[in-house]
Amino acid sequence: MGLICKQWLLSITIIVTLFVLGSSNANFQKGPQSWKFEFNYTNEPFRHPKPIQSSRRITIGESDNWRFGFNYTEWAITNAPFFFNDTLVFKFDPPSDTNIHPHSVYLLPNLWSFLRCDLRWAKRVANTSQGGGEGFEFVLNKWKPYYFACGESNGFHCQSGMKFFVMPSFR
Ligand SMILES: [Cu+2]
Repeated sequence: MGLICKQWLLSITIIVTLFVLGSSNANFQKGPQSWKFEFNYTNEPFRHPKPIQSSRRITIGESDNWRFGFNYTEWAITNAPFFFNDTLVFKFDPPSDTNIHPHSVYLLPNLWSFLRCDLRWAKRVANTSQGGGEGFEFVLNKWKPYYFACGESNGFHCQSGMKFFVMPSFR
């Protein structure tokens, strides 16, 4: 057999191999029965190899709740990391005769607004009445930094410590 003939055979073998692999790949979509190799393939998306823990429910400030005169940035750093799909719970009393300085929850758009307590482009996620009872719940369901602040007294509460940021981690 000449050299050219051997190269031809090799090329044909490669082409046939690719074709066979290609057609088994076509069957890949049909599910595990038609999948010829011993992979434990299912039609589900990629699964994390570690068992997934149930997401947590975290009360902001713990027993201090969401109040004036508490350093939440420090609290958040101490209590990091926060995880994707964790639920943050903000507890604060609704306005009343005895509570004339109620709180709220805003999301600030970026670090610069956060540092300056600039509420101009902030989005209110909870008004002053939503922190009663079991509290206001916020799920960290996006992979992005979240900048939280109290929006009351035109940023004064924020400047006095009612702000923190979290970046959810993956387990
Ligand atoms: Cu406040």
